[in-house]
Amino acid sequence: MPRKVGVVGKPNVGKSTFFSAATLAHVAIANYPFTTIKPNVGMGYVRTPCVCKEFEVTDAPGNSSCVNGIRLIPVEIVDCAGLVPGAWEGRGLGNQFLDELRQADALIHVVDASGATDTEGRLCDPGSHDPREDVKFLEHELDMWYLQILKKEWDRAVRRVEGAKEDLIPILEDKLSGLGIRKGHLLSAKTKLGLNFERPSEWSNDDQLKFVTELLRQTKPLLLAANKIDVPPGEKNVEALKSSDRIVVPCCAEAELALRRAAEKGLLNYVPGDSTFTLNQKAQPSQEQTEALSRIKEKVLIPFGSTGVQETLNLAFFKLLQMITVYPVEDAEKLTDHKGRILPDAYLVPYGTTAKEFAGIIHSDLAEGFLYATEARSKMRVADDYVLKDRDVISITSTKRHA
Ligand SMILES: Nc1nc2c(ncn2[C@@H]2O[C@H](COP(=O)(O)OP(=O)(O)OP(=O)(O)O)[C@@H](O)[C@H]2O)c(=O)[nH]1
Ligand SMILES: [Mg+2]
Repeated sequence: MPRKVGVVGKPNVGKSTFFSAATLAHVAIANYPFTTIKPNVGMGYVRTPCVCKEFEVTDAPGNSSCVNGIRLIPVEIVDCAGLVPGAWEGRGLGNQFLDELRQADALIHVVDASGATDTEGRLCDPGSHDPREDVKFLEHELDMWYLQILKKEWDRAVRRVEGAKEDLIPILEDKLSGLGIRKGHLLSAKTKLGLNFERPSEWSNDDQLKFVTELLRQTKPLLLAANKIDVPPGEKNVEALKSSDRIVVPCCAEAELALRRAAEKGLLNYVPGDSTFTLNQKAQPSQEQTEALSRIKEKVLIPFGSTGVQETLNLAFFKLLQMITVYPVEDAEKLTDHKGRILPDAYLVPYGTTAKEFAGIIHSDLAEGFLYATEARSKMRVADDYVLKDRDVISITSTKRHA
């Protein structure tokens, strides 16, 4: 199952542009609020140096692709409708879009760093809206959304705990699993906040709020894509946004979309995340295209180093979700699968995954009959509890083979 990231924010900040740049899907993009009314779901990818260069092999990617030694691994992206204050109560396009985010592993909050859209996404003079307000508002909406879900279950949960002497953790685990909340998250929130789980009737509204905020922090980690940096005062606002404790990535989704579309048409060579592009020798760009490309270089690539879209996705998976890349193979010498393909697959797994857990991710049979794993760099056998490292190439030996 690919991991899923949700693209969120108020209307008209460039969420769909970001989504389209990351997935190359054609979706509605326009200069007014609520252009997106139904969420868009598509495949983007994260970018990581492939191990093919290090092992000096020519790979045959299957579940991912490899471009000039860069492995591109698919991830799922959901582009949501714009959220306005009160969305948790159903304002604007309301709650159903928050529901879209239930299964998201992480969130990318797109903000308009040029400050040219008001609280509800209507156009205003650049710099007249402070994007730090949008950060506060969105996090409040998310808090209220979770709080509302908790409150719906609360009275019954209190009766079960204080009347029937049941344990609160499994009750909440059952009720909140749809949000991706597991026992471990509940236990760590309990320890961190020191709330009394035997007497939930004594929790104040503030206790409940602190509890959901902590659950959100754990289950929907979020970073900021400070978009529209091509428009002043984008750069200044990026600095201001950095005062929050969030990761902030300066972004120009429009530039990324233009570069990727141009690369798709064969006009230029550009790998998402690169700091530059080269024109295709045979291409004959129009005057307008040439001007647009030099604007992208001057306003985005040179001052910021990249358009930020790929970096945002990479940070979401590698930093927020602490994922690593692991290459499963059948033959640790030849680095092939059972069909002889070299380094066919690259998996994203959470840091801390063991060899046996990894076997289970590939196929439950492999884990059931797990004997040992072989780490292809050292050619050493490792045990079931070996913690995988980023860019490991691993062969699993099991009494059960999967098809
Ligand atoms: N200058 C500039 N404009 C951008 C950038 N990214 C998006 N836009 C423009 O911002 C406007 C809104 O873009 P959308 O992608 O439709 O925004 P959205 O957040 O999906 O909007 P809703 O679906 O209405 O919530 C469009 O006119 C885009 O062309 C950017 O990086 N720079
Ligand atoms: Mg949109």
